[in-house]
Amino acid sequence: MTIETKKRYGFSTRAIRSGEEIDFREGATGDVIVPIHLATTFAREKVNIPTAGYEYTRLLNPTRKALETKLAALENAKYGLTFSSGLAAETTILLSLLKSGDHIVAFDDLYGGTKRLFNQIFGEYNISVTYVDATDVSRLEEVIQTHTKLIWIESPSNPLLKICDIRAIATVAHENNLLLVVDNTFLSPYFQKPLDLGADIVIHSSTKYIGGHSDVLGGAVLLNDDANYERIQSLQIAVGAVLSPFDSYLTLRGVKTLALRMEQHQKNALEVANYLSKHPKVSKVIYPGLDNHPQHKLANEQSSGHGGVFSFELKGTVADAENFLENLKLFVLAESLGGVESLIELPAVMTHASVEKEDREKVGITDTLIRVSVGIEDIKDLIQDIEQALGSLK
Ligand code: P1T
Repeated sequence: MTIETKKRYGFSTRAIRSGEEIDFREGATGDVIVPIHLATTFAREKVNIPTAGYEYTRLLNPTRKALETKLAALENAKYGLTFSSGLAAETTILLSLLKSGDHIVAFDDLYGGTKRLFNQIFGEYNISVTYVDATDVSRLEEVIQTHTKLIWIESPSNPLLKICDIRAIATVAHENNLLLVVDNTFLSPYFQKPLDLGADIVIHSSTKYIGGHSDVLGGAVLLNDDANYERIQSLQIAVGAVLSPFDSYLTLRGVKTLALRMEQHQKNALEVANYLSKHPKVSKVIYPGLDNHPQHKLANEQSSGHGGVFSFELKGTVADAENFLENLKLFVLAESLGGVESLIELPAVMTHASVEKEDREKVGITDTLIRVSVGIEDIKDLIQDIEQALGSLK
């Protein structure tokens, strides 16, 4: 199927059918889903001819290939690659596109693990990063240097839900001969397609909404450019950062309901965010779906929804925030996001603990900022849980 043929089908049709064409050939069984191909190696009859292109699972595996085809169809991408985690995807991009002496311009509000990878790992290999507030496009232009190769953003960002103007940043990137990488984990391709807005590479932690059930770690890279695809793919094979057949199957299974889940995540998130906004013990709620979010208009223009993650500040001390989190009975106190169950956490001591306190404070991650990933449970149960946990605070 070409990209054009795929585009004829709606999002959920592609989520269910793309990559899993039914095999009616002589001897085939007509499975309606792609099987889990656990074989690590594939036999051939002729020395020089791999059977149907398969040689060894690190290079290519039919279950992984089905997922890669499906995710490419969902992001309107020509190519998809899947990895053993989001960070494995990021590492492979950096290793394949950069060399010692190169420079990255990155948004200053990124997942803590991404900053750790940039600073502590790639810093050792003489790859430097300048972090800027990418919500202001002119700030990006100011820090581009002759050795800059990439601009790297999240939109919405983790954990402050800041929105970047993807189209404007893509223009700046291309005027300066740079590639724009967008981490689309928070919205998933259901609500936002950065390649259509001009980005060069989209990455996902598919551990989150794409997998959707908190039971499979994974990463994905989606892109259109032939040469960059070949570079990233050959490096992935060389370092072996691939998604396993079983994890590919779990992700294939999860992504089929992405549209249904995202709609419900968003509906519940808006209700919980609205409830908290009116609560006397809450000082601030940050959710791009609320019209008081500073980039609500831009968010509405470049995405078709706002997802299920938001952050908020309680009035009071760190001890109050900890008491609130520990008093919840239904919301699960845990890192990660995007699963069907509601998760809640304190970024300063959990997901963003690897970012220096000074750097956290510069971008606005206070010690009392709470991040919520609203699940798809019954909304009345979620509100009741928050109500009782807030009620138990003095
Ligand atoms: O955990 P992994 O699959 O390796 O993905 C890393 C990653 C990349 N990008 C974003 C935007 C992310 O949020 C993450 C992982 N984030 C969490 C575990 C978290 O709780 O924020």
